[in-house]
Amino acid sequence: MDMKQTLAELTGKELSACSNQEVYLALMTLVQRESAQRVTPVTGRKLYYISAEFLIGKLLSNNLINLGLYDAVRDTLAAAGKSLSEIEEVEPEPSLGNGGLGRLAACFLDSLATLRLPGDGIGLRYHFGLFRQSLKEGVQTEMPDPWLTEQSWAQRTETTYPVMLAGKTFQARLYRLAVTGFEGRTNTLNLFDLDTVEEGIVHDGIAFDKTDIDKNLTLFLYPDDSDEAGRRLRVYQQYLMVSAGAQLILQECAARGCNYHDLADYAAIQINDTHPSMVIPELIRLLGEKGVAFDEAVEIVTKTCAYTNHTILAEALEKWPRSYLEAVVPQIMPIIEKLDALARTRTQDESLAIIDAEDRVHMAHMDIHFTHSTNGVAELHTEILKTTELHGFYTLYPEKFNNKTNGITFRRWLLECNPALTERIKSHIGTGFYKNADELEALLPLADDPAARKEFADVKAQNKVTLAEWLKRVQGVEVNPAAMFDIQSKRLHEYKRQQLNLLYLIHQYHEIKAGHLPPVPLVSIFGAKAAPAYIIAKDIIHALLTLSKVIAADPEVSRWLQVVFIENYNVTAAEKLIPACDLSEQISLASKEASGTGNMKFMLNGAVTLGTMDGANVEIFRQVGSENIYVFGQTAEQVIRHYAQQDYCAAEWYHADANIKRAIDFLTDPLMLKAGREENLTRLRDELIQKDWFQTLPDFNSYVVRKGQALADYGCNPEAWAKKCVVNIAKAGLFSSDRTIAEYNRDIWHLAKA
Ligand code: 26Q
Repeated sequence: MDMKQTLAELTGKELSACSNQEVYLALMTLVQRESAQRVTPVTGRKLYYISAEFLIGKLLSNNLINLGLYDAVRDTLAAAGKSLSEIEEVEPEPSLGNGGLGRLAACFLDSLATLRLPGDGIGLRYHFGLFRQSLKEGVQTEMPDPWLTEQSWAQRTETTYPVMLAGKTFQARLYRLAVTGFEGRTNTLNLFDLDTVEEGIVHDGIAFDKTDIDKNLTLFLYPDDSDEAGRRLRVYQQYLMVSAGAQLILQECAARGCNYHDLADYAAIQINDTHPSMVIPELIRLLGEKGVAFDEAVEIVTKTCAYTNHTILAEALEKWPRSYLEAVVPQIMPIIEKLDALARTRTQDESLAIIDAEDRVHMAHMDIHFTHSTNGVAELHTEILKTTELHGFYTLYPEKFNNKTNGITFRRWLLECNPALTERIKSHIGTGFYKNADELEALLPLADDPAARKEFADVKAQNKVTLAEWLKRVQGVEVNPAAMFDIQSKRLHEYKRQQLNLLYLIHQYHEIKAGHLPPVPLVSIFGAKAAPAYIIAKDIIHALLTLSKVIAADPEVSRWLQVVFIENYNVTAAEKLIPACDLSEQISLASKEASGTGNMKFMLNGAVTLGTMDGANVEIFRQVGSENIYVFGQTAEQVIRHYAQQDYCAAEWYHADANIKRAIDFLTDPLMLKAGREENLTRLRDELIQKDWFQTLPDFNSYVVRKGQALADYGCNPEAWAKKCVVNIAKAGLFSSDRTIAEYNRDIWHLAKA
């Protein structure tokens, strides 16, 4: 097939005469046509990955790469004077997720299709994904982020399913989005929506009329909120997703010959955190309608479903008041009650019940009792679940617990986002690592080869220049590419401790002022959205933006230190930042970050990690060895002990350590107050002194020391630094989501390749 001719046919005119928008739509059609060619019939079990979030990011380039069309398209366009990267800019990003959990679901779909495993996603077609963040006058404001266009990746179907909400029937319409793996099969992401949703009811940013469910149900993805406001509408969304999803699963299985009693031979259902947990009672209810008795239905559902836990933060575990479920989903409440009664026959332990003494329904408890597998997402996380958070459940069902350390798809997070590095790797070890990530280990000997080290260092240097140009273009900031690029990009959360990085930067400011110059300039880059109702998180953003201004206005300091805050951090921005990073900040309070996946993306792209022994950092440490990662801070065990004994007192640390006191006090220094807002800065200062729930202060000194060491190594011994980069890349194979998916399949799903 001649690409030039194909594109001319699709656009209906000469390529050179087309707008970027016209070319984009033509390429979308091309991708959809080619993806359809790779749909393969399912034999045996099929996986349904149900998730409230699929943070898929832009799809055009990713699909072209997976279909093997990328080079031909890029070159054909270039010959006609068009640039594929400019065409990419036309595509809106579907930000249908908050962060790690949603992005993980998207990586898993890529790996399933690449491994030729039949695995579809089930989710919601939000009209607006996660809000668009703008940073004006040092404050985050939220705007809707539309992504749906007339011709869209998610294609409308004629299929609808009736769903009862608060006694009224709604029609859930199915949209299908093709997911093609790298040289793989095409699976489907099934997204549900209501025809009646009205984007026009949104006003003043992201506010909207909450009364009419038919108009607002799938309007927004709910931000990972740390308060109760807005959570309630989520029950409506969740039930729409699981009820329509369960009907789709039963229909597809029946069409393949399932008689419902043998459902587990046709379907495996993975429940992504507790957001889709109502699928359990909903399936039991639907099986009942098909004539399957309750006890047998419970057995079938338990065999079919498995549950993944992504958090140990107690406040994030979903508990719904019984009265609320009775109002919204009365048809499944009797089933939940029967499940509670059944669970109580298995244990006397009240803390393991589904419905607690205060009449709240614990979704995670229902999952663990009535699925056959509960997994954590990194080794440390799974161990903490077993020994602490879910210890009672582990005692009751030890055989259900297992670990599946997260992973990332190398197609997006290496081949697509870092073509220069991909080329370098390819020149040494060929292309086997595209699909067999372990082959990266063949790069290891190059860590001791000065010429090869220089090649990799040159790629990094070039990527930093590219990032600097992008920053100048989209944000108008100039950065020095010779500085060390230090990046912390992830959701803004106290447990992730952007505030620790903030205190370090203030400390550095003082050191520079005192004439203690660092070995190399530092550009400290942040990308983070705060949930709209999360006050302290917004204060941290404000403090960083204010500090950035104060430093920029001080020529003595700004030669050595710069703070850059990326506006509207999303998958697209991540793809620009990650290839250009020298130092990857993974500084959560040990025990709090279930896994992290950004840590893996940075490592794969040759950044060195500065991190705590938390989540998958522990496994990164084991992979690369102590020479090639900077570890600091308390261990998970120490942290858990402090919480148990309730003996941590921030004020003691503040008063006992002059550096800590100096850094915290600076938040309300006249210089900061002049550049920022007193209310926000004072609240953050007081929070750190009086509460500091995530124990920033005990880790402060070791953080300063280790970061200083990283700066010195980077500045004084570039050869040794380049070696660390190569080792990190060579050892990243473990963190391919292909490995993760192969493990899920081996231990939980048992799907056949086709
Ligand atoms: C809950 C109620 C109301 C509104 C929103 C939510 C909500 C939404 C999203 C709660 C949690 C989330 C997302 C959680 C998440 O992303 N967890 C991350 O999962 C990653 C993949 O396993 C891990 O790597 C991260 O460590 C974990 O934080």
